[in-house]
Parts: sequence; structure tokens; C-alpha cells
Amino acid sequence: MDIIEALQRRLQEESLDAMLLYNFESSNRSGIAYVSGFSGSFAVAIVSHKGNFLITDSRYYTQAAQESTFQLVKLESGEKVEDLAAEIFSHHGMKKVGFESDKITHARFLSFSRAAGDVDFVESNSLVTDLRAVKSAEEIERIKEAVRIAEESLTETLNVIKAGKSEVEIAAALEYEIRKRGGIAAFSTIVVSGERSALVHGTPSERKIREGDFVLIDFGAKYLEYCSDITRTFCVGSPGGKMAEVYEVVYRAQKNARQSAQAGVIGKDLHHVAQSVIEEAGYGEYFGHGLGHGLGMDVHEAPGASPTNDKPLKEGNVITIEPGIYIPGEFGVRIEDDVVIRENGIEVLTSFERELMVL
Ligand SMILES: [Mn+2]
Repeated sequence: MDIIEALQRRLQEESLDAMLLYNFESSNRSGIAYVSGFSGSFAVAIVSHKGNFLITDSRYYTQAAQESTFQLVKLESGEKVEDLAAEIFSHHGMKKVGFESDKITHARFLSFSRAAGDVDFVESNSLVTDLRAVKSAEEIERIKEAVRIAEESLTETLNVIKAGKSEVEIAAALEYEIRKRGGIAAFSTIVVSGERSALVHGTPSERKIREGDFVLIDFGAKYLEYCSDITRTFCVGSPGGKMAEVYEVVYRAQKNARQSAQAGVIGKDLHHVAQSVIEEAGYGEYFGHGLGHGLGMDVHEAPGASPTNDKPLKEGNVITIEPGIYIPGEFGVRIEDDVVIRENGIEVLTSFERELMVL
């Protein structure tokens, strides 16, 4: 079943006449791209049984016609997108319209409400989100390609990860390798070293790598709209103190979580598999984030393998598994893989070495 059919079925179940999707300067680019195929930075999409419409401005008339089968509605200069949407609602008798309150500003919502005075807007945040969480075979192929580009790029960058190189230099080299392979960085590459590796989402700095440092690299490639997200922690020279021990704990937590993941497992229970390994080793206070998150057109999407997800994971979900231990002022370790949830386990998409690599 294609995405539009599935969405239209959901509209029927929810007794909605239409669904309104909104993307202002890339605020919800992936949502519109997923539903309509249009990948530009600005559009309003309306999905209904009466037809599917895409409103965008003159920057995108040609591109929208190429990328999407939706009926193009041209927003001319001086016109308001809310007025064009209201015309579509009224022309087709759409009275009850779903919208995503988590994807639109309050001001813009009020503006749509004023323009379409007799439309009853219904908060419908899960419709598209739930569809996106379960990946088709084609989507998984694209994520695999994004993983392949990322892993090849990381392999190529290994010879830059050495004493004397700065975090910024390593990040730049890695992103260049991704570019050369036709991808783009899925998000701003994280390279943090030494005591900075304890900064969970630190920004690369001019700090130069020293012998005995951990170098934590969290990055991804985006290819044909789909993302990979991988973290590896390397040691430049021999690991000192408790570095190897901590790495081993994270490695075991990550492995146990991978072995426990399958359809039907509750998101937070999977998190607790990794958390309990880290707690039993005495590092519980140093693992503060969720074990993983959904991955697709966005780097972070549903479902989460986190303490806040009470729902079971489903066949076809793609999630990350990424426990970590971060000791402030000392060092941090994280290992992150991308996996597909299957009925009896997982399909691991990432294959880069997980054991501690000493460079
Ligand atoms: Mn991640």
C-alpha cells in the first residue's frame, strides 16, 4: 500500500475530510517530502479523498511538478498561503481537517484558522508520524546506502585521526568524504576528544588530538533523503586508567541491547537492558540519554528506545542503539549502530568495527 492510500485510510478512520501539512523554510521538509515527494523548503500540502494539493511559491513551481504527483497550486507574489488553502477547503467541502500541532507555529495556526473560519481543525500529530515509523523495503534500501556512504567515509578518514590533528580537521575530512560519495552530512558532525569526549553532543573544536585520547565521532550521511547515524569511539595510542574498562562496559551494554531488540519489545524496556549493564558496572550516573531513536528522513524521529516510550517496537522500525558513558573532565564513550526491528530480532545495518580500535 502506498503512502497516500495509507494516509487516506487513516483519514477515514479518524473521520477527517483532509490533512493539512505545513513546511515553512524547512521546518517540516521531511514531512511534506515523505507524503508528496516534493523536497523544497516551503510548501503546504493537503491530502484528501477529493484530491491531493501542493501549494508552493515561484521558486519551486518547476521542481514541485517534477517531484510530486500532487496538484500544484501556485502561490503568486502578494498572495497568502492560508487564503489558497482556505479556498481549497471551501471548494471541496472540507470541514474537518487534521493538522500537526507539533509542526506549525501557533501564530501560523491562528492565521490558517482565521482564513478558513468554518473549518474545524483537529490535532492529528500521529497520522504521518506513525506511517513514517514503519519503513518500506525501499526506504530501508536507502538507509542502507546512507550507512554504506558513512562507513566508507569513516574508513577513509581513519588515517586523519592521529595525534596533532584537530577535531575540526577530522570533522572536515569526514564530511568531505561523505560529499565525494554523493551524500551530505545528515547533521553537524560531532568530533570530540580527550576530556571533551565527555561532551555528549559537543561541537568540534581546535583542540588537537594527543596520545592516549579517546576520539568520539558521531556522524551520518544523508542520501536520497534518508539518513544514517553512527558513533564510534577510537583511542589514539594506548587507553590509560579505566578507559578500556569503561569501553568494555559500553560495548557490553550495546551488545545486550542489540540481542534483546525485536518486534514487541517496549521501547523503554530496551533502554533498560543497556542501562542495567551500565548501572551494574557502577557507571549508572554517567549514562543520561535515551538508548536510541527512530531514524529515517529525519535523524531523530519515532519511535524512541528511551525511558519515555511505553509502546512496543514494530517490525520495520529503524532505530539507533547507542548507549554511552560520559565522565565529566575525564572522557566519554559511545557506540551507535542503526538497526531494523524484525519479528525475531534485528537486522543490523551498520557493520563498522565495534571493538575498541587503537589508532
Ligand atoms: Mn543517534
